[in-house]
This record gives sequence, structure tokens and C-alpha cells, in this order.
Amino acid sequence: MDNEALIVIDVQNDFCPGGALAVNGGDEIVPLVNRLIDSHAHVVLTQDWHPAGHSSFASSHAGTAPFGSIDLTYGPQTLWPDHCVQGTKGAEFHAGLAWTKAELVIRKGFRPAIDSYSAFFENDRKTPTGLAGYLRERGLSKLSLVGLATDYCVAYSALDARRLGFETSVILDACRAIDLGGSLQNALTQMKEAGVKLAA
Ligand code: VGL
Ligand code: ZN
Repeated sequence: MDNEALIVIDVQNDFCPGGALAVNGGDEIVPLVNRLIDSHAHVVLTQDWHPAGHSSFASSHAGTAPFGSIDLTYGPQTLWPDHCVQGTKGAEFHAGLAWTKAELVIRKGFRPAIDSYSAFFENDRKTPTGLAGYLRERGLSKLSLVGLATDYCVAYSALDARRLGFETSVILDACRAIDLGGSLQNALTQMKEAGVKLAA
């Protein structure tokens, strides 16, 4: 349908096995994601796109380790291994991803001082990426989300999409999670409460 878009979140080498922030089974979703790309008229991709030395990297804060947390100006921020650094192999889309049909690639996390899980707002929850305006101008009001990781970038994007009034589904078979300290269960509960449709 002409008001529907598939949003493919961060299917990048660093989130796949062998990558810097590998998500278990991250590469397994690629065939299904490709079938969904094929069956949707409109496709948007997101790309996690950090400058070297990004504030979400544990390596940028002395005395910290990946998967810990620190307080930044906008609140608590989980620290990650260096990943998806602009221009590196790890930031490229998985080689099997059929991305050529995508009408838009939206990059996020490029501001050194602020992380961006969501495709719509950075982690201060108020700096927009521009995606909502793009979708609205194009009349794309019904969104299906897939990709990596279920409990971070996919969930944050889905929650923001609902908050912005988009009809929103997450196709769970085409997602994989990081699952840090119960984050997957928490994300699923929050998405359900927010009216995100969870599909297989
Ligand atoms: C992501 C952590 C850090 C994601 C991105 O794509 O879910 N997670 N950067
Ligand atoms: Zn990131």
C-alpha cells in the first residue's frame, strides 16, 4: 500500500557476528529482511554512524568498560565498544542486505556528544533526525520496523513512532536483541503498552 513503509534498522556489519557490537544471530535476519524489502513499496534504512571517539564509546571515558553506564548531559548513557565508526567496514550494511531499493538512508549518532538509538530522536529524546518530517511529507503513515537490535534501536524507534502518531508494527522474526540486563523483556513490555503491534 502506498502509505506503508518498511524501516530497516541498522543491519550493519558491527551488529552481526564478527562485528564490534555483535548481536547474537544478527546476520540470520538478512534473508527475511530481504523478502520484506521485496514486498514493500517503500523502504527506508537507518545506519548507525558515529565519529571516532564518540561519547557512547567506553573507550572515550577513562576508567569505564563497555556495557557500563555513565551520566551525560541528557541522562544515563550505556557505554558500548567502539562500533559503526563512519567510513569503516563495520559501519557498512551487511553484504547480503538487498539495500538498493531503499528510498532513504537516514544516518544517526553522528553528533559527538549525543547518542541516537531511535531513528526519530537522539537520546536527549528531543533532537529530531528529520525522519518524521520526511515520512509525513510523503504520506507514509503506516510503518513496519525490522533490524538490530530489538531492545535498543528498534524499540526506541518504534516507541517514538507511536508517540508521533504513526501506526507501528515490529516484525520480531526479522529482529535480534542485545538483551542486556533484561532489556529485551522491558522493551517488549513497553512496546506493547505503547500500542506497537508485535508480529512474527
Ligand atoms: C545500537 C547500541 C549502540 C542498535 C546502536 O542499533 O541497537 N545499539 N548503537
Ligand atoms: Zn551506536
